[in-house]
Amino acid sequence: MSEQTAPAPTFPPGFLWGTATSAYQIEGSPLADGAGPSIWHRFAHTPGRTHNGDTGDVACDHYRRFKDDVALMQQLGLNAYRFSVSWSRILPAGKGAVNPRGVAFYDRLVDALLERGIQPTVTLYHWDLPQALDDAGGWLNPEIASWFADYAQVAFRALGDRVPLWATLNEPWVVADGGYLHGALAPGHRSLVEAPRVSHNLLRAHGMAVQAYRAEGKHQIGLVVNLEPKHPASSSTQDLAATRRADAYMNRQYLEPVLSGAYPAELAEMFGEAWPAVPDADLRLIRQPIDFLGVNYYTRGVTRHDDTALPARAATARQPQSVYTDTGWEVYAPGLAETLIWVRDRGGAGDLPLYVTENGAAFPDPAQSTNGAMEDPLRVDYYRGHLRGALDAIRRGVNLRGYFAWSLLDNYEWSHGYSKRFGIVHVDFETQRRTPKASARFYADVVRTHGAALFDGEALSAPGAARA
Ligand code: IFM
Repeated sequence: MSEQTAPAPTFPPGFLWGTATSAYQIEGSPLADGAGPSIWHRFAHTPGRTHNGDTGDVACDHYRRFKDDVALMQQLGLNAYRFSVSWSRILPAGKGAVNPRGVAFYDRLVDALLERGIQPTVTLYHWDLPQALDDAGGWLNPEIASWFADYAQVAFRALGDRVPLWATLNEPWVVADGGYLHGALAPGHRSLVEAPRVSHNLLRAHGMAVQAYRAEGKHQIGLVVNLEPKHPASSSTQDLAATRRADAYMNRQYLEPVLSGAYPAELAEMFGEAWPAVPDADLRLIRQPIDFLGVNYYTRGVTRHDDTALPARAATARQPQSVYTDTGWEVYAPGLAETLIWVRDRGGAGDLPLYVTENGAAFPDPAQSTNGAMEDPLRVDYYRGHLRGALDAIRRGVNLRGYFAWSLLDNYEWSHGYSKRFGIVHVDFETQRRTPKASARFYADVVRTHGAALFDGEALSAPGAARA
Protein backbone atom coordinates (compact mmCIF):
# COMPACT_ATOMS: atom_id res chain seq x y z
CA MET A 1 0.00 0.00 0.00
CA SER A 2 1.46 3.38 -0.95
CA GLU A 3 2.17 5.99 1.72
CA GLN A 4 -0.23 8.92 1.56
CA THR A 5 -1.66 11.58 3.82
CA ALA A 6 -4.50 10.19 5.91
CA PRO A 7 -6.94 11.87 8.29
CA ALA A 8 -5.39 12.34 11.72
CA PRO A 9 -6.00 9.35 13.99
CA THR A 10 -8.23 10.41 16.84
CA PHE A 11 -9.66 9.25 20.13
CA PRO A 12 -13.45 9.35 20.48
CA PRO A 13 -15.33 12.46 21.66
CA GLY A 14 -15.74 12.60 25.42
CA PHE A 15 -12.61 10.52 25.98
CA LEU A 16 -11.20 11.09 29.47
CA TRP A 17 -7.59 12.19 29.57
CA GLY A 18 -6.12 12.16 33.02
CA THR A 19 -3.42 11.25 35.42
CA ALA A 20 -3.77 8.96 38.41
CA THR A 21 -2.39 9.21 41.95
CA SER A 22 -3.17 7.75 45.36
CA ALA A 23 -3.59 9.35 48.77
CA TYR A 24 -0.65 7.92 50.72
CA GLN A 25 1.71 8.33 47.76
CA ILE A 26 1.24 12.09 47.36
CA GLU A 27 -0.73 13.76 50.15
CA GLY A 28 1.67 13.90 53.08
CA SER A 29 0.29 15.23 56.41
CA PRO A 30 -1.06 11.74 57.21
CA LEU A 31 -2.25 12.62 60.70
CA ALA A 32 -3.38 16.21 60.03
CA ASP A 33 -6.77 17.57 61.02
CA GLY A 34 -7.85 14.58 63.05
CA ALA A 35 -6.91 11.79 60.60
CA GLY A 36 -6.12 8.36 62.00
CA PRO A 37 -3.02 6.36 61.05
CA SER A 38 -3.14 3.80 58.26
CA ILE A 39 -1.23 0.55 57.86
CA TRP A 40 1.16 2.41 55.57
CA HIS A 41 1.93 4.91 58.29
CA ARG A 42 2.88 2.10 60.64
CA PHE A 43 4.69 0.02 58.00
CA ALA A 44 6.78 2.93 56.70
CA HIS A 45 7.74 3.89 60.25
CA THR A 46 8.88 0.34 61.05
CA PRO A 47 12.66 0.16 60.60
CA GLY A 48 13.82 -1.90 57.63
CA ARG A 49 10.51 -1.97 55.75
CA THR A 50 11.11 0.70 53.12
CA HIS A 51 14.02 1.90 51.04
CA ASN A 52 16.07 4.36 53.04
CA GLY A 53 13.37 4.36 55.75
CA ASP A 54 11.30 6.65 53.51
CA THR A 55 7.75 7.41 54.69
CA GLY A 56 4.75 9.24 53.24
CA ASP A 57 4.87 11.86 56.00
CA VAL A 58 5.53 14.64 53.49
CA ALA A 59 5.41 12.91 50.08
CA CYS A 60 4.42 15.59 47.52
CA ASP A 61 2.75 17.72 50.18
CA HIS A 62 -0.33 17.56 48.00
CA TYR A 63 -2.58 17.90 51.06
CA ARG A 64 -1.44 21.53 51.27
CA ARG A 65 -0.54 22.15 47.62
CA PHE A 66 -3.50 20.51 45.89
CA LYS A 67 -4.66 23.75 44.28
CA ASP A 68 -1.31 24.19 42.51
CA ASP A 69 -1.42 20.57 41.39
CA VAL A 70 -4.92 20.99 39.99
CA ALA A 71 -3.75 24.12 38.17
CA LEU A 72 -0.92 22.07 36.70
CA MET A 73 -3.41 19.50 35.39
CA GLN A 74 -5.33 22.28 33.72
CA GLN A 75 -2.16 23.68 32.15
CA LEU A 76 -1.54 20.24 30.66
CA GLY A 77 -5.04 20.29 29.16
CA LEU A 78 -6.29 17.28 31.11
CA ASN A 79 -10.01 16.77 31.59
CA ALA A 80 -9.98 14.08 34.29
CA TYR A 81 -8.12 13.12 37.44
CA ARG A 82 -8.13 9.81 39.31
CA PHE A 83 -7.25 10.01 43.00
CA SER A 84 -7.96 7.94 46.08
CA VAL A 85 -9.61 8.86 49.33
CA SER A 86 -7.74 8.01 52.51
CA TRP A 87 -10.16 5.92 54.57
CA SER A 88 -8.58 6.94 57.89
CA ARG A 89 -8.76 10.64 57.05
CA ILE A 90 -12.51 10.50 56.92
CA LEU A 91 -13.04 7.69 59.46
CA PRO A 92 -10.00 7.89 61.78
CA ALA A 93 -10.82 4.57 63.47
CA GLY A 94 -11.96 2.98 60.18
CA LYS A 95 -15.57 2.89 61.35
CA GLY A 96 -17.82 4.92 63.60
CA ALA A 97 -17.20 8.64 63.94
CA VAL A 98 -16.72 10.65 60.76
CA ASN A 99 -13.95 13.30 60.75
CA PRO A 100 -15.49 16.38 59.10
CA ARG A 101 -12.09 18.02 58.54
CA GLY A 102 -10.93 14.97 56.59
CA VAL A 103 -14.06 15.03 54.46
CA ALA A 104 -13.55 18.77 53.93
CA PHE A 105 -10.18 18.15 52.27
CA TYR A 106 -11.74 15.96 49.58
CA ASP A 107 -14.60 18.44 49.24
CA ARG A 108 -12.11 21.19 48.46
CA LEU A 109 -10.16 18.99 46.08
CA VAL A 110 -13.29 17.98 44.14
CA ASP A 111 -14.45 21.59 43.93
CA ALA A 112 -11.02 22.76 42.75
CA LEU A 113 -11.08 20.14 40.00
CA LEU A 114 -14.57 21.04 38.86
CA GLU A 115 -13.72 24.75 38.81
CA ARG A 116 -11.01 23.94 36.30
CA GLY A 117 -13.13 21.64 34.17
CA ILE A 118 -11.49 18.43 35.38
CA GLN A 119 -13.66 15.41 36.12
CA PRO A 120 -12.90 13.81 39.50
CA THR A 121 -12.66 10.04 39.59
CA VAL A 122 -12.40 8.49 43.04
CA THR A 123 -10.85 5.22 44.15
CA LEU A 124 -12.06 4.19 47.59
CA TYR A 125 -9.23 1.85 48.52
CA HIS A 126 -5.68 2.31 47.35
CA TRP A 127 -3.92 0.24 50.02
CA ASP A 128 -4.03 2.54 53.08
CA LEU A 129 -6.24 0.54 55.45
CA PRO A 130 -6.95 2.31 58.75
CA GLN A 131 -4.54 0.92 61.33
CA ALA A 132 -7.40 0.49 63.82
CA LEU A 133 -9.06 -1.97 61.43
CA ASP A 134 -5.82 -3.86 60.88
CA ASP A 135 -5.60 -4.19 64.67
CA ALA A 136 -9.00 -5.91 64.43
CA GLY A 137 -7.79 -8.37 61.77
CA GLY A 138 -7.88 -6.11 58.73
CA TRP A 139 -8.60 -7.85 55.43
CA LEU A 140 -8.53 -11.20 57.23
CA ASN A 141 -11.63 -10.34 59.24
CA PRO A 142 -14.78 -11.15 57.22
CA GLU A 143 -16.50 -8.18 58.86
CA ILE A 144 -14.34 -5.91 56.77
CA ALA A 145 -16.82 -6.16 53.90
CA SER A 146 -19.41 -4.23 55.90
CA TRP A 147 -16.81 -1.83 57.36
CA PHE A 148 -15.79 -1.01 53.80
CA ALA A 149 -19.38 -0.58 52.61
CA ASP A 150 -20.09 1.78 55.54
CA TYR A 151 -17.00 3.85 54.71
CA ALA A 152 -18.00 3.85 51.03
CA GLN A 153 -21.42 5.15 51.96
CA VAL A 154 -19.86 8.08 53.87
CA ALA A 155 -17.77 8.91 50.79
CA PHE A 156 -20.73 8.54 48.38
CA ARG A 157 -22.87 10.85 50.53
CA ALA A 158 -20.11 13.44 50.84
CA LEU A 159 -18.87 13.52 47.25
CA GLY A 160 -21.35 11.61 45.13
CA ASP A 161 -23.15 14.73 43.94
CA ARG A 162 -19.96 15.82 42.14
CA VAL A 163 -18.03 12.62 41.40
CA PRO A 164 -19.44 10.68 38.44
CA LEU A 165 -16.97 7.76 38.41
CA TRP A 166 -16.09 5.59 41.41
CA ALA A 167 -13.77 2.61 41.80
CA THR A 168 -14.02 0.34 44.82
CA LEU A 169 -10.54 -1.22 45.02
CA ASN A 170 -7.25 -0.56 43.32
CA GLU A 171 -5.38 -3.73 42.31
CA PRO A 172 -6.70 -6.32 44.77
CA TRP A 173 -4.05 -8.74 43.50
CA VAL A 174 -1.29 -6.48 44.79
CA VAL A 175 -3.02 -6.04 48.15
CA ALA A 176 -3.10 -9.81 48.68
CA ASP A 177 0.15 -10.81 46.99
CA GLY A 178 2.30 -7.91 48.21
CA GLY A 179 0.68 -7.38 51.60
CA TYR A 180 -0.16 -10.90 52.77
CA LEU A 181 1.84 -13.42 50.70
CA HIS A 182 5.24 -11.84 50.10
CA GLY A 183 5.16 -9.09 52.70
CA ALA A 184 6.87 -6.33 50.69
CA LEU A 185 3.84 -4.09 51.21
CA ALA A 186 1.81 -3.22 54.31
CA PRO A 187 0.84 -4.95 56.50
CA GLY A 188 3.86 -7.10 55.63
CA HIS A 189 2.52 -10.62 56.26
CA ARG A 190 3.96 -13.70 54.58
CA SER A 191 1.34 -16.41 54.50
CA LEU A 192 0.05 -18.72 51.79
CA VAL A 193 -3.06 -19.33 53.90
CA GLU A 194 -3.88 -15.67 54.41
CA ALA A 195 -3.52 -14.48 50.81
CA PRO A 196 -6.59 -16.20 49.28
CA ARG A 197 -8.73 -15.29 52.31
CA VAL A 198 -7.74 -11.67 51.92
CA SER A 199 -8.53 -11.79 48.19
CA HIS A 200 -11.94 -13.20 48.95
CA ASN A 201 -12.68 -10.55 51.58
CA LEU A 202 -11.53 -7.83 49.20
CA LEU A 203 -14.00 -9.09 46.63
CA ARG A 204 -16.80 -9.36 49.20
CA ALA A 205 -16.03 -5.78 50.24
CA HIS A 206 -16.15 -4.72 46.60
CA GLY A 207 -19.57 -6.40 46.23
CA MET A 208 -21.00 -4.74 49.34
CA ALA A 209 -19.69 -1.32 48.30
CA VAL A 210 -21.32 -1.70 44.89
CA GLN A 211 -24.59 -2.57 46.64
CA ALA A 212 -24.19 0.52 48.84
CA TYR A 213 -23.61 2.60 45.73
CA ARG A 214 -26.77 1.29 44.09
CA ALA A 215 -28.69 2.48 47.15
CA GLU A 216 -27.13 5.96 47.02
CA GLY A 217 -25.25 6.65 43.84
CA LYS A 218 -26.39 8.29 40.67
CA HIS A 219 -23.47 7.58 38.40
CA GLN A 220 -21.00 4.79 37.75
CA ILE A 221 -19.00 2.37 39.86
CA GLY A 222 -16.44 -0.26 38.94
CA LEU A 223 -13.29 -2.08 39.95
CA VAL A 224 -9.64 -1.46 39.04
CA VAL A 225 -7.44 -4.49 38.37
CA ASN A 226 -3.84 -4.77 37.25
CA LEU A 227 -3.45 -7.13 34.33
CA GLU A 228 -0.48 -8.57 32.45
CA PRO A 229 -0.61 -10.79 29.39
CA LYS A 230 1.22 -13.97 30.36
CA HIS A 231 3.29 -15.35 27.50
CA PRO A 232 5.06 -18.70 27.77
CA ALA A 233 8.88 -18.52 27.81
CA SER A 234 9.00 -21.71 25.70
CA SER A 235 6.64 -24.27 24.22
CA SER A 236 7.53 -26.85 26.89
CA THR A 237 4.57 -28.45 28.65
CA GLN A 238 5.85 -27.16 31.97
CA ASP A 239 6.13 -23.54 30.81
CA LEU A 240 2.70 -23.66 29.18
CA ALA A 241 1.13 -24.98 32.38
CA ALA A 242 2.98 -22.35 34.47
CA THR A 243 1.70 -19.64 32.12
CA ARG A 244 -1.90 -20.80 32.61
CA ARG A 245 -1.46 -20.80 36.39
CA ALA A 246 0.15 -17.35 36.40
CA ASP A 247 -2.72 -16.02 34.30
CA ALA A 248 -5.31 -17.55 36.65
CA TYR A 249 -3.51 -16.20 39.72
CA MET A 250 -2.91 -12.65 38.58
CA ASN A 251 -5.48 -11.88 35.90
CA ARG A 252 -8.46 -14.17 36.36
CA GLN A 253 -8.57 -14.49 40.19
CA TYR A 254 -10.50 -11.21 40.44
CA LEU A 255 -12.13 -10.80 37.04
CA GLU A 256 -13.88 -14.15 36.91
CA PRO A 257 -15.70 -13.93 40.26
CA VAL A 258 -16.74 -10.32 39.56
CA LEU A 259 -17.78 -10.80 35.95
CA SER A 260 -18.75 -14.47 35.83
CA GLY A 261 -19.45 -15.51 39.43
CA ALA A 262 -16.77 -18.20 39.87
CA TYR A 263 -13.10 -18.50 40.70
CA PRO A 264 -10.77 -20.06 38.11
CA ALA A 265 -10.47 -23.78 38.86
CA GLU A 266 -6.67 -23.55 38.82
CA LEU A 267 -6.65 -21.60 42.10
CA ALA A 268 -7.89 -24.42 44.30
CA GLU A 269 -5.27 -26.70 42.80
CA MET A 270 -2.52 -24.09 43.22
CA PHE A 271 -3.30 -23.18 46.82
CA GLY A 272 -4.16 -26.73 47.90
CA GLU A 273 -5.17 -26.85 51.56
CA ALA A 274 -4.75 -23.08 51.83
CA TRP A 275 -7.72 -22.52 49.51
CA PRO A 276 -10.80 -21.50 51.56
CA ALA A 277 -14.31 -22.85 51.21
CA VAL A 278 -16.32 -20.35 49.16
CA PRO A 279 -20.08 -20.16 49.88
CA ASP A 280 -22.35 -19.60 46.86
CA ALA A 281 -23.88 -16.60 48.64
CA ASP A 282 -20.44 -14.93 48.62
CA LEU A 283 -20.09 -15.51 44.89
CA ARG A 284 -23.50 -13.95 44.33
CA LEU A 285 -22.47 -10.95 46.44
CA ILE A 286 -19.22 -10.54 44.50
CA ARG A 287 -20.94 -10.71 41.13
CA GLN A 288 -22.69 -7.35 41.37
CA PRO A 289 -23.20 -5.71 37.97
CA ILE A 290 -20.57 -3.00 37.55
CA ASP A 291 -20.57 -0.03 35.20
CA PHE A 292 -16.97 -0.15 34.04
CA LEU A 293 -13.69 -1.92 34.53
CA GLY A 294 -10.43 -0.07 35.16
CA VAL A 295 -7.33 -1.75 33.77
CA ASN A 296 -3.87 -0.89 35.08
CA TYR A 297 -1.31 -1.98 32.53
CA TYR A 298 2.46 -1.73 32.94
CA THR A 299 4.15 -4.80 31.43
CA ARG A 300 3.76 -8.39 30.30
CA GLY A 301 5.03 -11.54 32.00
CA VAL A 302 7.05 -13.97 29.91
CA THR A 303 6.53 -17.00 32.09
CA ARG A 304 8.57 -20.07 32.93
CA HIS A 305 7.98 -22.91 35.34
CA ASP A 306 9.59 -22.39 38.76
CA ASP A 307 8.69 -24.74 41.60
CA THR A 308 9.90 -22.29 44.22
CA ALA A 309 7.67 -19.38 43.13
CA LEU A 310 4.39 -19.98 44.97
CA PRO A 311 1.51 -20.21 44.52
CA ALA A 312 1.59 -20.31 40.70
CA ARG A 313 4.97 -22.08 40.47
CA ALA A 314 5.77 -19.56 37.78
CA ALA A 315 8.46 -16.93 37.36
CA THR A 316 9.05 -14.13 34.87
CA ALA A 317 11.87 -14.67 32.37
CA ARG A 318 14.00 -11.63 31.45
CA GLN A 319 14.01 -10.71 27.77
CA PRO A 320 17.52 -9.66 26.70
CA GLN A 321 16.28 -7.67 23.69
CA SER A 322 13.85 -5.52 25.70
CA VAL A 323 14.10 -2.19 27.50
CA TYR A 324 13.42 -2.48 31.24
CA THR A 325 12.12 0.21 33.58
CA ASP A 326 13.68 1.18 36.88
CA THR A 327 11.26 -1.16 38.67
CA GLY A 328 12.53 -4.05 36.55
CA TRP A 329 9.48 -4.28 34.31
CA GLU A 330 9.80 -5.07 30.62
CA VAL A 331 8.54 -2.31 28.33
CA TYR A 332 6.04 -4.08 26.10
CA ALA A 333 3.66 -1.65 24.43
CA PRO A 334 1.74 -4.19 22.28
CA GLY A 335 0.54 -5.75 25.53
CA LEU A 336 -1.85 -2.89 26.23
CA ALA A 337 -4.08 -3.55 23.22
CA GLU A 338 -3.65 -7.27 23.74
CA THR A 339 -4.84 -6.95 27.34
CA LEU A 340 -7.84 -4.77 26.50
CA ILE A 341 -8.91 -7.14 23.73
CA TRP A 342 -8.42 -10.15 26.00
CA VAL A 343 -10.56 -8.53 28.72
CA ARG A 344 -13.31 -7.91 26.22
CA ASP A 345 -13.24 -11.26 24.41
CA ARG A 346 -12.13 -13.76 27.02
CA GLY A 347 -11.96 -11.98 30.37
CA GLY A 348 -15.76 -11.67 30.55
CA ALA A 349 -16.04 -7.88 30.11
CA GLY A 350 -17.68 -7.95 26.68
CA ASP A 351 -18.86 -4.47 25.84
CA LEU A 352 -18.46 -3.09 29.40
CA PRO A 353 -16.82 0.36 29.25
CA LEU A 354 -13.10 0.12 29.96
CA TYR A 355 -10.65 2.71 31.23
CA VAL A 356 -6.89 2.46 31.32
CA THR A 357 -6.74 3.61 34.92
CA GLU A 358 -2.93 3.44 35.18
CA ASN A 359 -0.10 3.19 32.70
CA GLY A 360 3.39 4.57 33.05
CA ALA A 361 7.01 3.87 33.86
CA ALA A 362 9.73 4.65 36.39
CA PHE A 363 13.01 5.70 34.88
CA PRO A 364 15.94 7.39 36.63
CA ASP A 365 15.87 11.13 37.20
CA PRO A 366 15.81 13.07 33.95
CA ALA A 367 18.72 15.31 33.10
CA GLN A 368 18.14 19.03 33.53
CA SER A 369 18.74 20.77 30.21
CA THR A 370 20.13 24.30 29.93
CA ASN A 371 16.71 25.90 29.52
CA GLY A 372 15.46 24.20 32.68
CA ALA A 373 13.38 21.59 30.85
CA MET A 374 13.44 18.03 32.07
CA GLU A 375 14.16 15.53 29.33
CA ASP A 376 12.92 11.96 29.88
CA PRO A 377 13.11 10.34 26.44
CA LEU A 378 12.54 6.79 27.68
CA ARG A 379 9.26 7.82 29.32
CA VAL A 380 8.21 9.72 26.18
CA ASP A 381 8.82 6.56 24.14
CA TYR A 382 6.88 4.53 26.69
CA TYR A 383 3.85 6.81 26.45
CA ARG A 384 4.03 7.06 22.67
CA GLY A 385 4.02 3.28 22.33
CA HIS A 386 1.27 2.66 24.85
CA LEU A 387 -1.01 5.47 23.68
CA ARG A 388 -0.71 4.12 20.16
CA GLY A 389 -1.71 0.80 21.67
CA ALA A 390 -4.79 2.40 23.26
CA LEU A 391 -5.76 3.84 19.89
CA ASP A 392 -5.17 0.50 18.23
CA ALA A 393 -7.52 -1.14 20.73
CA ILE A 394 -10.21 1.47 20.00
CA ARG A 395 -9.85 0.84 16.28
CA ARG A 396 -10.34 -2.83 16.98
CA GLY A 397 -13.66 -2.10 18.64
CA VAL A 398 -12.68 -1.93 22.31
CA ASN A 399 -15.07 0.27 24.30
CA LEU A 400 -12.25 2.33 25.83
CA ARG A 401 -13.50 5.52 27.46
CA GLY A 402 -10.40 7.06 28.99
CA TYR A 403 -6.72 6.88 29.82
CA PHE A 404 -4.92 7.88 33.04
CA ALA A 405 -1.15 8.22 33.08
CA TRP A 406 0.59 6.98 36.20
CA SER A 407 1.51 9.37 37.53
CA LEU A 408 1.06 13.12 37.64
CA LEU A 409 3.97 13.60 40.05
CA ASP A 410 7.06 11.71 41.11
CA ASN A 411 5.82 10.24 44.38
CA TYR A 412 6.19 7.71 47.16
CA GLU A 413 6.58 4.35 45.46
CA TRP A 414 5.66 2.26 48.50
CA SER A 415 8.54 0.14 49.80
CA HIS A 416 10.84 1.70 47.18
CA GLY A 417 10.32 5.04 48.91
CA TYR A 418 11.27 7.98 46.72
CA SER A 419 13.84 6.01 44.72
CA LYS A 420 11.55 5.31 41.74
CA ARG A 421 10.18 8.22 39.76
CA PHE A 422 6.95 7.60 37.85
CA GLY A 423 5.89 11.24 37.37
CA ILE A 424 5.39 13.12 34.15
CA VAL A 425 6.08 16.09 36.42
CA HIS A 426 9.37 16.07 38.31
CA VAL A 427 9.23 16.77 42.04
CA ASP A 428 12.24 18.11 43.89
CA PHE A 429 11.53 16.56 47.29
CA GLU A 430 13.74 19.11 49.05
CA THR A 431 11.85 22.15 47.77
CA GLN A 432 8.59 20.58 46.48
CA ARG A 433 9.23 22.37 43.20
CA ARG A 434 7.26 20.81 40.32
CA THR A 435 8.78 20.79 36.81
CA PRO A 436 6.93 19.20 33.91
CA LYS A 437 9.13 16.70 32.08
CA ALA A 438 9.21 16.21 28.31
CA SER A 439 6.70 13.37 28.86
CA ALA A 440 4.21 15.87 30.33
CA ARG A 441 4.61 18.12 27.31
CA PHE A 442 4.25 15.14 25.00
CA TYR A 443 1.12 13.92 26.79
CA ALA A 444 -0.35 17.44 26.65
CA ASP A 445 0.27 17.49 22.88
CA VAL A 446 -1.44 14.14 22.45
CA VAL A 447 -4.44 15.36 24.43
CA ARG A 448 -4.63 18.66 22.55
CA THR A 449 -4.48 16.94 19.15
CA HIS A 450 -6.79 14.02 20.15
CA GLY A 451 -3.97 11.63 19.35
CA ALA A 452 -2.49 13.09 16.16
CA ALA A 453 0.73 14.06 17.99
CA LEU A 454 1.42 10.36 18.46
CA PHE A 455 2.33 10.23 14.79
CA ASP A 456 4.15 13.56 14.41
CA GLY A 457 6.93 13.39 11.88
CA GLU A 458 5.68 10.15 10.39
CA ALA A 459 4.01 9.64 7.05
CA LEU A 460 0.64 8.15 7.88
CA SER A 461 -0.43 5.17 5.89
CA ALA A 462 -3.83 4.99 4.25
CA PRO A 463 -6.97 4.78 6.41
CA GLY A 464 -7.58 1.30 7.70
CA ALA A 465 -3.91 0.33 7.76
CA ALA A 466 -2.56 -0.58 11.20
CA ARG A 467 -0.40 2.20 12.59
CA ALA A 468 0.30 1.12 16.14
O1 IFM B 1 2.62 3.24 42.38
C1 IFM B 1 1.87 2.12 42.01
C2 IFM B 1 0.40 2.35 42.28
O2 IFM B 1 0.18 2.66 43.61
C3 IFM B 1 -0.39 1.11 41.93
N1 IFM B 1 -0.10 0.65 40.60
C4 IFM B 1 1.28 0.53 40.22
C5 IFM B 1 2.03 1.81 40.54
C6 IFM B 1 3.50 1.67 40.14
O3 IFM B 1 4.10 0.65 40.84
